Amino acid sequence: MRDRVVAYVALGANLGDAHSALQHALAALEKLPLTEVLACSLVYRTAALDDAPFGIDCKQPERPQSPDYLNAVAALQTRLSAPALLAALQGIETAAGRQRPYRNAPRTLDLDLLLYGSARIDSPSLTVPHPRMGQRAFVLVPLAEIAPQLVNPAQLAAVQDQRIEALGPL
Ligand code: PH2
Ligand code: MG
Ligand code: MG
Repeated sequence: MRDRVVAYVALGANLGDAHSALQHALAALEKLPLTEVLACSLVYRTAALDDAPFGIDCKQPERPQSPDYLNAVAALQTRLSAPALLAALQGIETAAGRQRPYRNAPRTLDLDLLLYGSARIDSPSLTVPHPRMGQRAFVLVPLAEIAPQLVNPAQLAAVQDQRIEALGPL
């Protein structure tokens, strides 16, 4: 059987009852086969970061500003392969009613695989480490909370203008 790998997953939601969506997602992660949740960060309220150029990748040019997100990061120990873990995360998103009307649309639940051990993966369906994690306070701050060795102070300094507020445990 494959070795255990420590993987990090970003949880986010900004549509509907975001707090309960994150709680259900964490419970679903705990039930994944061959997987244990090692740690979960606090929940953070964060300003929606829109990294899609306005009007591009978007079928609704006059869409309103996205609501704030709730975000957290969980550490998992798993024997699932990276593609199997990704498929499991997408299954949890779908069960939470996730729809994809346009890029960066508000979402009931988003589960992004940030890191899978020290693996570097560049396939059409999965890029690990997550290509934008280093520019996002909503990833770096909760990740630094549970895995300080993975985030350096210069990275945190570079995102300090992004609004993020710790709310409490999930
Ligand atoms: N996710 C995005 C785009 N923007 N902004 C915040 N604050 N939190 C997110 O999880 C987030 C985002 C795409 O997945
Ligand atoms: Mg995302
Ligand atoms: Mg995603």
